Amino acid sequence: FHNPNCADGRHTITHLFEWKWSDIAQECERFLGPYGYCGVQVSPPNENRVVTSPNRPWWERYQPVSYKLVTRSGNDQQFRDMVDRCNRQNIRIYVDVVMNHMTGSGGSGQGTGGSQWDGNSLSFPGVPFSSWDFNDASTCSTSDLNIHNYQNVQEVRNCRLVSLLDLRLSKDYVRTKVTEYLNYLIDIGVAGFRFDAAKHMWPEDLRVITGQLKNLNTKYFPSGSKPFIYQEVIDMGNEPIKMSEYFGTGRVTNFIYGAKLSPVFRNQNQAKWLVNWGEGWGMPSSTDVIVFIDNHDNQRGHGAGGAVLTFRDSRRYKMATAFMLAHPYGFTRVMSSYYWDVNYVNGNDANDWIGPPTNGDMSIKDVIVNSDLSCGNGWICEHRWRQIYNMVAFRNVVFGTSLVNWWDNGNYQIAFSRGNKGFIVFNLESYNLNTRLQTGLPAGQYCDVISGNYDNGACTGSSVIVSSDGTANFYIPASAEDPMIAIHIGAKV
Ligand code: AAO
Repeated sequence: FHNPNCADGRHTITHLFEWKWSDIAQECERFLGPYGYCGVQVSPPNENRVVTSPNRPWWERYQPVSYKLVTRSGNDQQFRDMVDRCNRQNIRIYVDVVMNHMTGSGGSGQGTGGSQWDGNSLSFPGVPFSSWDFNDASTCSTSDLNIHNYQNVQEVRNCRLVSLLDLRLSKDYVRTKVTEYLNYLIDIGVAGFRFDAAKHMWPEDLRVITGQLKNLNTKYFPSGSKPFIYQEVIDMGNEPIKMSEYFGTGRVTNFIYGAKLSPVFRNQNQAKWLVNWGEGWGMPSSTDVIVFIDNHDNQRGHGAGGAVLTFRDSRRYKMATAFMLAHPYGFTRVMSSYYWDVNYVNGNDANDWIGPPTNGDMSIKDVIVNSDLSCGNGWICEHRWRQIYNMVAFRNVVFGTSLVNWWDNGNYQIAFSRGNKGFIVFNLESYNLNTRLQTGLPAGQYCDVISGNYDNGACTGSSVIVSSDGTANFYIPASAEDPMIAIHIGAKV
């Protein structure tokens, strides 16, 4: 379950948060395929609660009503069309799977697919699940059945996360229903899953469920391929539940990564310490994690880590992302967001619930793309920023090489090579960088893929001359739009 199942030479996924299936299908064809991405994490595709107060928040999609594929992102047929068209472009689809719980307790109504649900009687006929399929006072010992104490493992796994009705995954019937859903997605042609709230599920239950998964669809994947699984476990080191408990059923989301890298690129912790970034910073083995700067939760103050960089701090964010993509540690995910107006009240964003850009009828707006590759209609599309997509390509080119030729100025200027295939320099000082450095690259002229593109054998931005001894002079003014330079053998003039 640790192998991402990327097509050859592709090594990064992007989370197209709240995008419609029809837009993702087009994005695979017009951008993700040509620009070297491996795949897309999509928002939960199964029927969810319709929340109207507040009006259609993004988080309604984390309250399942059934496993029918009907949401604001599209229906079953549109989902299938997306998976097929993306796979044809060698772009994989990874599904965000919510199987720890159903809706919040209380309330009732119809889901996005028309199924009835009742959060008082615990009735979900669209699956069907009923009250005996949920944890209750026999398994959870808190008086209101909610989780209050993250130091208590039983409570975290058997009680309700923010009052969400907690499925009894120890039961065969519940496991079977969930497994049927996952196998249904596998048959359609998805490449893997994000397991939402994995911390709140017992590793043993996940072991049984994943043990019943089919191999991937041989229309798109080599026979015998297992789904890629990455499990959302927030482990910052201060709770009894550990990421390592989940390595048997796949990788985990490494939240320490963005939480510790962001302060470096905010000039709050010297960049020179990144010399042993990765396992050296107490993080799990590279092949057990997926890594990212921000995710859909912590970019708006939910989940772990309040201080991660996001698109709102774009200059620093591009540098942190470039570092992530240049560095060999972990399987990389790039966040792709939509815009909302923040409104801080007592340190919290009162607008943290705001959903994706919508039309008057609350349907999700199309993603518009401009000629400069940026997006419109409120979609930020970080994955389309030149400094980011060119580093996705950098990672593809240097993949498998090790980090060598580390250099730092003892403070906030750093540089390193990836074998003899790529080299990157950062200047986080308030003064200019002007230094001759060993790049490890063959002699020649290379495009700086940060300030421009490699286009028809020429550079649209600046270029770097590497001499026969492998060294080159780098000049990065502190005031540069992006104070970093990256070169690689795939962009040689
Ligand atoms: C909504 C409403 C609720 C309502 C509920 C039911 O907001 O008021 O009760 O409906 O009606 C998302 C939203 C929720 C939303 C939910 C359902 O974020 O607001 O609730 O949809 O619509 C924990 C979990 C983690 C979870 C995270 C948000 O462990 O799994 O909370 N993330 C996933 C999804 C997320 C989704 C769900 C799960 C539910 O990515 O989008 O919720 O499907 C500590 C713990 C963490 C814990 C956090 C937050 O973290 O360690 O495990 O995450 O607290 O409670 C430092 C520490 C760090 C600590 C952090 C925050 O960084 O180092 O350990 O501080 O204290």
